[in-house]
Amino acid sequence: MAKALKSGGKSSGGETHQTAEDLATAALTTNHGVPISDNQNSLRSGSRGPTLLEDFVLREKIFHFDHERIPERIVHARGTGAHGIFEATDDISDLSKAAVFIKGEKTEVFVRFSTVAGGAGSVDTPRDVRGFAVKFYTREGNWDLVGNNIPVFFIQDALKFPDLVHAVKMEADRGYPQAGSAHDTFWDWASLMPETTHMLMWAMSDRTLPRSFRTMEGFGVHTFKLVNAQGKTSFVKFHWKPRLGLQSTIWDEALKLQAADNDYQRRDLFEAIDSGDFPQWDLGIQVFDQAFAEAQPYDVLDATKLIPEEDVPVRLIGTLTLNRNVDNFFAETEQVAFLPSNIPPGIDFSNDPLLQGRLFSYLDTQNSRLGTTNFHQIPVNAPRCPFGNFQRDGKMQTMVPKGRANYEPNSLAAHGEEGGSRESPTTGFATVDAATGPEESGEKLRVRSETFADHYSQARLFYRSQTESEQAHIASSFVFELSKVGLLNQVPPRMVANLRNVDEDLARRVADGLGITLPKKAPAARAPIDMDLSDALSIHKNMKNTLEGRAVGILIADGTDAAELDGVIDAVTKARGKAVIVAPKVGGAKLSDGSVRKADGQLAGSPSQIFDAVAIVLSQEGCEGLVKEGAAVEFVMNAFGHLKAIGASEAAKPLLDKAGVMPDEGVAGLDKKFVTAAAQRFYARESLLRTLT
Ligand code: HDD
Repeated sequence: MAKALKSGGKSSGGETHQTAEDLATAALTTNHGVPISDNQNSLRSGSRGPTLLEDFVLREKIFHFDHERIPERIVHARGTGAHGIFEATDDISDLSKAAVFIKGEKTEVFVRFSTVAGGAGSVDTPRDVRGFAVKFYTREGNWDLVGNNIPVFFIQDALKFPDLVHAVKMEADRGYPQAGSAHDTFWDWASLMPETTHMLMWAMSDRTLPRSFRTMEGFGVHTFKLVNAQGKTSFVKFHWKPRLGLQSTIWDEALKLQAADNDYQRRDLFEAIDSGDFPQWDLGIQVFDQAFAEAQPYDVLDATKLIPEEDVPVRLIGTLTLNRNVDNFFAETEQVAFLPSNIPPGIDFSNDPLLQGRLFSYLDTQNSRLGTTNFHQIPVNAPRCPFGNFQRDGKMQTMVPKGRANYEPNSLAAHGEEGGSRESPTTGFATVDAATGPEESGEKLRVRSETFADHYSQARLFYRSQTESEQAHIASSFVFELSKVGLLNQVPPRMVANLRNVDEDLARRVADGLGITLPKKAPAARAPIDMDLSDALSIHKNMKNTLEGRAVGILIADGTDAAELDGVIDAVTKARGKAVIVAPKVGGAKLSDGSVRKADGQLAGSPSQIFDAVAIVLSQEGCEGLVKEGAAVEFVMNAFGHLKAIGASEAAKPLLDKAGVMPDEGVAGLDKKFVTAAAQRFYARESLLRTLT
């Protein structure tokens, strides 16, 4: 036991000893501060006798353990959170008085990315929408922009949300499938809901297979309002644009990632932040007025519709940087509570019926999940600005309000007492209803606006704005998912009938892929129109060829040429990629110069699907050994099949041949060309592979 010295004191030997205070804080205690002498053995009568009821140490520890789990989120259960900073970089004071947008203002944020359908313990790379929830701790109260990585949604009215979630989650009688939409109940429901068609195109596209949270966009989805200091309102849609650009996996790669690393995206984000490689997104706004809204063939209050960026450009107004991992996953990521109703002055809601329903749901769900009306007192949820009101008591009340003022109005201050907080008539949040359009008020009705009736034009816009390869991915995904609809054979034809309203070629490809005859076209509530295509909707047309934020797996073995290896590492690092050495043994490999190079990962546990590109740096001796290794052949074969760049030393050719690698511009030597290639994906290769519908 170290001698108690003054805190941090140094003894003659120079080493630092713990002090009495240090030891006291390090003492193991009960939750009530009682120091524990023995945390290994329960209290019993005799060394082999019964455990005694009086063992309060045992009872408290087991009792607490039994209650450590809380209900997981009813959707978006699996998430990953991080802290960061938002900095406003443009002056939009003509549009909004919100302090968070004042140019130069820095606001702390907490972001939680999530999948939707899977449980908290499911996988990171299913085909699924990704939640993109941002809590801004602004100096005027918390603003929660609770978005997704898709700019539209399945439904138009919040009333249908429970049905959507019940249909997509595991089936009620059998408890599977986990984390996926490829099953009977989802497609039964979706094929009966034409309003889902636009979102289904996004869901079946590469958008729901993001390579990383760091390479996906985010969207507020709904039309909101901005309000300036003069009370003037504008409509707005929010966008998050990733600085690393967009990148997705392909379906086979996503499946194999699930097998290799359930936590792939969670680990990717944690390790990037941990290594100081802070991911960034630019916040963009599309701003428009009532006149623009009324001139569109779609309703801006309809969450199944987007506004093409070519019609209203996205103006970048700030940058979000995630620069700190959570200290405790449960305390922060699990307990964070987002509410779309958290909104500061200068931003306001629109009458989008989906948003309106959300404004009710989240407060309700946080209560049931966190078990107390005081969930706002949990540190990750607490505002960072002063706050005060007359709400009192409730479970887990951690505040100690003083005085008798728990009502308003009161005249206690006149008697020299604390009178409590007062309203801010001019600066407080005030709903502004100026820019409302037709039918936004009137008699009470349970109806869907006629202006919401076009379910196919924007689905067609999205599909036709994709590249050929992206369209093939969409068609293949529909075939894959609908092929999993086992018991309800009326469903696939019903879905294809809807797709005929989107694009005849798509419908035919899906019908062919399923082996069904092309069904009659489904009647459309409103005939679809051809909109001007929008390149902004394609990932491939907007991909950033960069190695930044990407990882290159470098496969070595005994005899690998040291200079060649260091040349590759150097080139990848210079291009801001992460060089990861993979060898048959985690101890590493003996290089040509006699040195032993440690591996970052052992071949069997580091399959190529976890990398963005691979380099095969082998001597003839090394290749002869690996060409017999299944894991090595798979490493190369999957990299090729996943359309990644492959750099290889001359001597590695037998391994590439064994893996079925065909020459194309993505297969290079280990010269400069490789690093340029490594920053890309080679979608043209798919025609060689014929894996798509
Ligand atoms: Fe939701 C969670 C995003 C529609 C009700 N939603 C939740 C989360 C995200 C979204 C990102 C996870 C937040 C976190 O990380 O804790 N939700 C959306 C988007 C929607 C949407 C972008 C459509 C535009 N949601 C939606 C509707 C309703 C809900 C229509 C209900 C009427 N959402 C919830 C919820 C959740 C939730 C049940 C479950 C867990 C939670 O709130 O905290 O209240």
